[in-house]
Amino acid sequence: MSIARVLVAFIALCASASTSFANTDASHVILRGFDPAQASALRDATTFTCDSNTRTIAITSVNDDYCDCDDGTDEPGTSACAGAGEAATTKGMYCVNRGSTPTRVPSSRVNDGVCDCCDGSDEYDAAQNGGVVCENTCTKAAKARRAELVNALSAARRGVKAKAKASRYAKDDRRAMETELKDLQKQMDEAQSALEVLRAPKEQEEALEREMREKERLLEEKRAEETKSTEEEEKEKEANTDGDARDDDGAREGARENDAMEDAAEETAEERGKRIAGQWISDESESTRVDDEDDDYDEHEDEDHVVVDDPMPADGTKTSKFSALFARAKRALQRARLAKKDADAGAALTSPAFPTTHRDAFDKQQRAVDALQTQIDQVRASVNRNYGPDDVLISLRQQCYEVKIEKYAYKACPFGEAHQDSVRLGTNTDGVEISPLTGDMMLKFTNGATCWNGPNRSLSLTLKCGDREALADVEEPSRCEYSATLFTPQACDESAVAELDAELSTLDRIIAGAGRDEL
Ligand code: MAN
Repeated sequence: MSIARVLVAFIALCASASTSFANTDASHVILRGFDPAQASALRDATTFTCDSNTRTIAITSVNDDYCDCDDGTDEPGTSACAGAGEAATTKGMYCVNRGSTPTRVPSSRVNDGVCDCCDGSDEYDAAQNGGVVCENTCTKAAKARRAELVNALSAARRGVKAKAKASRYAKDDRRAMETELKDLQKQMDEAQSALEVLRAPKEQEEALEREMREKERLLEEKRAEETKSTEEEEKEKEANTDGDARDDDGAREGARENDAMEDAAEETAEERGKRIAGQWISDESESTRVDDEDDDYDEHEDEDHVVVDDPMPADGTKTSKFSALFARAKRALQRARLAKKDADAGAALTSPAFPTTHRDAFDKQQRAVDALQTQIDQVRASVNRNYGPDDVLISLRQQCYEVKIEKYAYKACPFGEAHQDSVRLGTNTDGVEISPLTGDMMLKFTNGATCWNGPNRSLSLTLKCGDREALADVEEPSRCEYSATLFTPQACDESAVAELDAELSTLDRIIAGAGRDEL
């Protein structure tokens, strides 16, 4: 059992004799960590109510080092309720800090071996905190805080003036943005009209191009058909000629055998030449080498066809073998010519055979329209953004602020992106928000770079009164979730000045009171 529990058991024993613990030693323990208003309400109480009035416990259960209430309010003077309800400003231990400003510390810091309150009241149990004894630094702290307050107050007064000056430009800024948007829209109307003027000639051009391509296609089809029928015709002819040759060969076979020697001997030089030429052109792969001039064939062209007249041997007798060879050569030649025409037609299709003047002009204008649209979208987004009450932050819309804190360089552009070095902490898409807790203006940067095994990075930037813009106090309260302050005159107003003024007066009174106590 802890010392506090033993103590509380003792108090309970005493309490059984009397329901009030006022002015007893026990009251000191029970009231530890409560603020003066709560402490005075509890001074004569026998019970304690917590969890939004849904739970009531005996007063002896308060600060007994056991956490009874879910909201942690029954143990402001111990660490028993550490973690419970610490977000609320009324929770945790209240440090009186005589001679300085009172503060609150989370329950987890009570007796943790670190001095948090300037009066050392958070480290009251040396047995628990490893023997730490806190020096009272409240006078020193009060002086330091006073110096801070004096600076903040004069900065706030300058800020109020700077803000008044800037507010005159806020209206001009908005008007300038709206005028820019109007101008762009006017330019867009003109650009779109120009585009429409260019549309008809461009469409005519395209229709013509389609028509020409169609004609070209039909022509190709016709050529292919003609080639096919020529080939078929030639094949048929060849087949007939071969049949004749076979008949002739059959009829003359005997005679040829008998006359073979004689025929060979009788072949004239001219016949021999034709025979060799015939053998040469029988190789179809070589057939394109048939030359108009060097040959006996009489070749001429009509538009698409090569016409080669069937030659006769010099002696006037048409030999069937020669005819067959001749037919093959003629076909090969025909194919070579058509292949060349195909190649030429293909080149014509891929080369800029069609005029593109109107289409080019239209495309150029379309690109101008698209670029204008992008500009319009950007300016419209700027016009529609929330710059705070009375457009108070409008002058910051294209600004960025930087600060180096420990190993990182931070940069925040209030209405753009925020970075930690080159890592994106997020983008502010919603403009200014007002904190429901403090009434401060805030800028939220969300959807930043993914955190390893964690959320996307984000930054919550609070605007505070200062005499000039300055990014400060960047912290990472939770991994990859950052917070920072942007000091700016735009967050200054008379109420901020009055608040600082009041705090300074209070502190001055405290310091003066402490001085009197010391006398
Ligand atoms: C980097 C920084 C830190 C962050 C870690 C998370 O080191 O962005 O701020 O906490 O990544 O892994």
